[in-house]
Amino acid sequence: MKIVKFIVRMVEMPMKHAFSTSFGTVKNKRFIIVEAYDEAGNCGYGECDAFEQPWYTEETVETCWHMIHDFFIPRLLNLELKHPSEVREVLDIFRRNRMAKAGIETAIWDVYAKRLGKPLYEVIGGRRNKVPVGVSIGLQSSTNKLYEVIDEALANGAQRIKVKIKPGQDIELVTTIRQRYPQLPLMVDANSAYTLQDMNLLQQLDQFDLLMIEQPLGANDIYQHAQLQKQLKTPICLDESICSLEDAMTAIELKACRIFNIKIARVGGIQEAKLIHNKAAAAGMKMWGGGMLEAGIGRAQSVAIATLEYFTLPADTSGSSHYFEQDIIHPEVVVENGFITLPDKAGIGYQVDEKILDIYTLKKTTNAI
Ligand code: OSB
Ligand code: MG
Repeated sequence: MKIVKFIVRMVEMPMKHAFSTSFGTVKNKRFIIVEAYDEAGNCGYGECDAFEQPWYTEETVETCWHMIHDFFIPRLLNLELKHPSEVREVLDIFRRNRMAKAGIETAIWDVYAKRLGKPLYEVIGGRRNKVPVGVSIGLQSSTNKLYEVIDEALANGAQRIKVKIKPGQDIELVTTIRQRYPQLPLMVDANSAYTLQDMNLLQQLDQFDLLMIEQPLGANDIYQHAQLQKQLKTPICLDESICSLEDAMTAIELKACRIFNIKIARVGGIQEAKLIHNKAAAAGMKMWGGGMLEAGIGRAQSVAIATLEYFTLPADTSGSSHYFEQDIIHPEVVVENGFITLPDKAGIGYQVDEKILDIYTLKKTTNAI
């Protein structure tokens, strides 16, 4: 297989509601779409989901644009590949920049699956065509608004609710939620907003019977998370701290957490996500598929990775309509009774609507041999 043409777009889609976390707010979703064409004319799609500000990872949508155009495309164009898993090694000569790598690597997996005429999730090694899902709820302007959003998520069948917390909006917030929903499968995500100085406060979270506490401490604090996990009954789930197989091995060895949130974007692609899945499963860790407020292509890929055998906990992936008036794929990703059913068509399995994509495209480049 050779990729003979790349089309890359900068895209911006309005979100139905702003999404707020401890690190900031996303109102419009800007992202990159990579189209990769093989010598037979098959087209694969990838989505690059870095944000405009380097607050979740150090990358931004602009640094990804730079990496993809100035380094990755020149390296990958016209290169003979036997299998998309090789892209990881090819791009390994460039340090980090994992979200940019994921954007292009996923496009090549999609081309490959389309060449075989098989669904991407099967080619990845997924074992089932249904994924249990929950909902991730951003910080809200009021308690009533929060109740409204939780009620709506539950009405749609969400299998668990994740709420964002940050200093000043934590213990009281969870107390209020627990009073109204005593039995709710509930977890919290701090997006790195605390330090070990907050040990006392974090220990108070143990009283709420939470499924897990996601990324309480800094992205670089794998060691500190191990200290914290020793003092907590509730499992810690790591998100920002796990950017590679090596990070996952460090966290496993140090017992820094009991659960992983795995995102293709954060770890640099499908192959790295698979390697982490295999290592974590062998170590008895639990895991689930995270989300990045993706548009349809990224959403389809996040659901595909969550079909791997040991992704047993509900994923963060909501249906397209949770975030967008109109998605760029047909049909949209839908949640039914708390599950997303994957399409059985080749590749990502959804039809990309180039007309709608054009409406949201800010700029576009073509590189061909
Ligand atoms: O911490 O999992 C996170 C969104 C953007 C960046 C980081 C995170 C999130 C979410 C939303 O929690 C997940 C989703 O619904 O896509
Ligand atoms: Mg998180």
